[in-house]
Amino acid sequence: MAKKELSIEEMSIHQDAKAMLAKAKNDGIETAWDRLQQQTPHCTFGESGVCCRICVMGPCRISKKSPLGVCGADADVIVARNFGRFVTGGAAGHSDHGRDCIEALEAVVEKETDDYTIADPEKLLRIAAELGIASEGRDVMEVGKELVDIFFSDFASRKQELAFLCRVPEKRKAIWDKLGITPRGVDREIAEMMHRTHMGCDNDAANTMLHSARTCLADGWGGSMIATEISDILFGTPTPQPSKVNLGVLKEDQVNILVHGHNPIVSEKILEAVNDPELIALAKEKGAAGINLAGLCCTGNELMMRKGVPMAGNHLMTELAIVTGAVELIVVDYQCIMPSLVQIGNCYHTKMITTADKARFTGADHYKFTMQNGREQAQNVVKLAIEGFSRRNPDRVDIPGEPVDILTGFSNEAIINALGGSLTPLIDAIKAGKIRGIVGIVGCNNPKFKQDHCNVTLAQELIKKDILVLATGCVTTALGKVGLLMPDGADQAGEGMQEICGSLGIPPVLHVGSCVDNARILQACALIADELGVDISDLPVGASSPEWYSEKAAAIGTYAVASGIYTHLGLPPNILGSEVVTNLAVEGLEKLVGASFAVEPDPVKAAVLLDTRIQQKREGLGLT
Ligand code: SF4
Ligand code: MSK
Repeated sequence: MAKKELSIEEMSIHQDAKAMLAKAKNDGIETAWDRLQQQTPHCTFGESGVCCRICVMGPCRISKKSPLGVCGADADVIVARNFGRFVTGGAAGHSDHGRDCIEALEAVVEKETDDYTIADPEKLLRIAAELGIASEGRDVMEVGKELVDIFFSDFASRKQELAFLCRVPEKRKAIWDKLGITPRGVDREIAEMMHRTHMGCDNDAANTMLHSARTCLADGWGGSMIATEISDILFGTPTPQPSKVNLGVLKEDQVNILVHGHNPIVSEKILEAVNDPELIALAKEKGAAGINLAGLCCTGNELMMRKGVPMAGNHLMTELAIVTGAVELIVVDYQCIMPSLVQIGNCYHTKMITTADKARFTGADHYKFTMQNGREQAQNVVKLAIEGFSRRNPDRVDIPGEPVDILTGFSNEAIINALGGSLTPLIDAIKAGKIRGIVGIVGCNNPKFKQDHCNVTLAQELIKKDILVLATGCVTTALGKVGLLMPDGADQAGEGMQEICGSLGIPPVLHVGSCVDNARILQACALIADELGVDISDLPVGASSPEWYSEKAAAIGTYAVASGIYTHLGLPPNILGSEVVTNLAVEGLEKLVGASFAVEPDPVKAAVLLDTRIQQKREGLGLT
C-alpha cells in the first residue's frame, strides 16, 4: 500500500522550500518527494540488505523460507558484503575527488597550466614540513612536486600506511595495528574490498566489516584529507567571512548561475568569469543588471567557505532552485546531482552543463574542463548563461524570501587563529565545562525526513546543552537558514556557550566546510587528543548525520567510528537483515575501536544520546 500523500507542511521546515513546492505543484513539476511516494513501500529485502546480486547463480534474497543463497551465503555474509561495497562507493567518491585535486596540483607545480595557481604557498610548505619534506631555501613549486609524489603514492600499493597517519594519535594507531585495519593505499583498500566481496572470498561478516572500516579510514585520513588540503593550497585556506543563504540569494534582475557538486576546480573558474567586466557588460547588453553566482550542496560550500559566495540551497533545494524559474544555468562537477535536474530544467529555460567526463547526464550540454582550458570554458559557460537570460519567462519567476546572513570559513587554521594561536583556550573552555563537548553534524537531506527538521533540531538541542557544533555539507545550509551560523545564534545556546561565543564573536555552530572537509574535524580531534595526551575515543566528542542518504555519508560515519568518534545516524544503513552486522555496528565496534554507531530518528532523543556520551567521556577525563 502506498504511503499517504504528504502535505507541503510535512515536507520541509523552510519557507523558501514550501513556496517552491507549492509552485512545483502548480507548474506540474515532479520532485524527489513525489518520486519517493511512488517508490514507497520500498523492497524489504533491499532495505534490510539481504538481497545479493553479485553473481548470476542469483540474484538471491534471504528469508525464513530460504535462509541461504544458491552458494550457501547467509544473511550475515550478504549484509556485510553489501555494506562493504556501499561504503566503498563513498570512499571511492571522496578519494577520486582527492586524486583529481592531486592532478590539479601537479599541473600547477609542473607549470602545465596558466589557469590555476597556488593561493596559499604557506600552507603547502606547512604540509610539506609535516610530511618530512625539506623546504628551506627551495622554490615552493619544487617542494610541491615532492608533495604531489607523496600524495600519489598514498593511492598505491607499496606502502604500510598513509602519509597523514602522522596526524593520528599513537594510541589510535596502536588500535588499528592490532586489528589489522591501518589504512595502506587508498586504491588498494578499495580494490581489496571489491575482491573480498566477490563470490567465494570473504565469507565472515565481522572480517568484511573490519575491512569496511579500513577502507573508510583510507578515505578520511587519505582521499578526503588530501582533497581538503590541496583545495586550500590551490584556492586559499578559509577564513571567517560573511555570506548569505536560501533561495533569496537568486536575483530577479540578473543572470543567475548555480554551481553544484563537490570539487572547487570548476566553480572557482566560473567565479572568476562572472566577475569579468566584459562578461558583465555583455549581460547588461542583454538586459540583465549583472551576473549572479550562487552555490548548491558541497561545491557551494567550497565557494562559500573561501570566497563568501552565497548558498542557494542544500540537497533537497536543488530541484526547487530551478522551480524559481530564475536560473539560467546549473554547472555541475560530480556527486549528489539528481538526474531530475535535467528534466526539471527542460520545463523552464534552465540548462544543465556537465564538466567532468566521469559525470555526464543525458540531456545536459557537456563542457569538459581541464587544467588547461578552465578559464576559457568558464567564459564559454557564462556566455551561455547570458544568452539564456533572454529565454527567461518573467511570468514564471518567483524567488521566495529574503536571504539570511551567515558567517562561514572556520577552517582549523581559522579556529586556532580565532583562539589566539593555539587550541588551549578551547581546551580550557572544555575543561571548565563552558563548552561541554563538540559534535560534528554532517551530511545530507533525505525526503524520508521532513527537510532539515532533524538537522536543525539536533543542533538546537546540542547548543542548549553547551555542546559546540561543527557543521559540514548540506547540514550547513539548514543551520544557516535558521540563524545558527551567526554570533547572535548563541542566544539559543546554554550559558557557557553564550559566554564563549560572546567573548570570541563566533557563532554556536561553526561551518567547517564540505563533505570532504570532515577530514578537518578528524584533524581537530587528533590535535585535541594529542594536547591532552589521550586517544580520540577518550574525548567528549561525537558525530551525527541526522538526514543522511549517500554512500559517502556512510563512509564518513564509518571512518568517524573507526577513528574513535561515537556517531549518530538518523536512519540505519541497509543492515538490519543481519543480527551479527547490526550488533557489531551498534555495540561490538565499541569494544574493538572504542566507538560505535547509534541510530535514532528523533533528534531530541539523539541529542540526549550524544550528551550522555559526552558526559561519560568528560567523567573519564576527570571533568565534571
Ligand atoms: Fe546468490 Fe551467492 Fe551469487 Fe550472492 S554470491 S547471488 S548469494 S549465489
Ligand atoms: S552534498 S553527500 S547531500 S552533504 Fe556533499 Fe550534501 Fe550529503 Fe551530498
